[in-house]
Amino acid sequence: MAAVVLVGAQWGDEGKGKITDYLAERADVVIRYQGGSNAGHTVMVGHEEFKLHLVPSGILYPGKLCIIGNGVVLDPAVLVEELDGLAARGVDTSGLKISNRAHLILPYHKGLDAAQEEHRGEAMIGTTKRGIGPAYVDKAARTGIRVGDLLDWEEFSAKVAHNLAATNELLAKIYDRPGYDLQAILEEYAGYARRLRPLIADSVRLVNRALQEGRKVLFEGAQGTLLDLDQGTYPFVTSSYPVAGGACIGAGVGPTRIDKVIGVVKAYTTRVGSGPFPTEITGPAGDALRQQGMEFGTTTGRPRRCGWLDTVILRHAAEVNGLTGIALTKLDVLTGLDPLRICTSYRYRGTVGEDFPASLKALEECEPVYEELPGWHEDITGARSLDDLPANCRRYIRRLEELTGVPVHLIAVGPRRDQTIVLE
Ligand code: 2SA
Ligand code: GDP
Ligand code: MG
Repeated sequence: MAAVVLVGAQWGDEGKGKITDYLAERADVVIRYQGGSNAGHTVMVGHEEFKLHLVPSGILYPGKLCIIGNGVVLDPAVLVEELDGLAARGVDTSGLKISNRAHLILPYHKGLDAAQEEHRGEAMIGTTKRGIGPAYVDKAARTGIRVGDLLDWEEFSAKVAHNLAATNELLAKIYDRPGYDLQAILEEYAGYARRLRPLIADSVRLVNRALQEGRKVLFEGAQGTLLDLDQGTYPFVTSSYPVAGGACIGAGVGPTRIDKVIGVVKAYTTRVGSGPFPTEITGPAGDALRQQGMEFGTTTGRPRRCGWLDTVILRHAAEVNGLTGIALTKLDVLTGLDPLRICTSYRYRGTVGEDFPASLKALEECEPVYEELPGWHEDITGARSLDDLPANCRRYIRRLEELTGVPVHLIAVGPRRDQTIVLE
């Protein structure tokens, strides 16, 4: 492994935290390249559970360089809380660096996120209300404030004052909401500037230098392919690029540097937030899968919608990410579900097609075409090799490989580090 990108192949929460943790042990550098504190990556170390939102999952191994890349929108309040929480649990966080090019989330971004969601009414996206969308809007509008601006207080204050005037007007006029106080924001952020100053770095140089020196770099994706601004179920997406190409943009490396792209695939499908979900299981069966898989938002605690494995979306993910391998997670959750269903294609207005449609309206009309496979009833949480898995379980994995054209390299049969089967 030299440069590996790890992406979510579905709608997020595939178990990226666990797989990043596995790969991070073999990496020198771990870098987050998009999103922000909307992410929730769970890592189990022994019986201890860590929920990371901004800090790369590699932080749990001492001696790794962990970077929050330029493509991230950073909420310093969350970062400081996360760093304090990790330190209180004895985790050494001295290996963390933050890109000077990353954009900052300010309190008014979070206020706008909430106000806009309310304003959308029925059409709400179901955002995490962490200010992600509004911060990326400022970035694209070229009015964003970057982490590097914290190093020049005069410049930072002027930019906040300018943006706040416009945002307070927007909040009052369009959303009928109170505005924010400039002095209060500046006081709060002066504290973050002092605290974060030693961590701010030119991360683009750090990553490229590491690659030139032959060090192993892991690019840790957040959210998932179907939440990508271009490749996902727009507009029910996040405002960043979770796909593998996003790693190049959000870390500042060229595509020629990337050696492998691993897609994390959950053995079934989940989604949190609104938008079409063809293989969703509603009613008691969906509730049972949610309980079995403990499918509740890591950041917000929201119940996740659950459904069958959908290989139409996985073929889309294989293409747009250029997946070289799959890390299959939560296979143990399917134990006892018999028969199992895999969606192989969609029926749209009477015609069966294998491709994932771009149009949301078309997707809403698509009916999944299923293939049934026999399930297994044996407990697989202790399996450590392919041979330890029941025949029907191996058949399910083989069918996933056939339908996606991507080999499975890793299998997770439980949340712990040791509950991993390595095939490669
Ligand atoms: P946002 O907040 O603007 O990024 O929301 C836009 C859409 O992106 C979805 N989204 C997510 N989906 C799954 N997991 C995410 N992280 C947390 C987790 C979510 C949580 O690990 O469980 O705790 O609720 C995540 N972050 C963003 C979101 O649901 C919207 O559909
Ligand atoms: P991420 O956002 O992709 O990192 O995923 P989350 O952390 O939001 O959600 C995945 C959940 O599944 C976490 O609670 C993990 O501890 C858990 N998990 C990961 N892999 C497995 C697995 O193979 N089996 C089981 N039962 N749980 C797993
Ligand atoms: Mg998550």
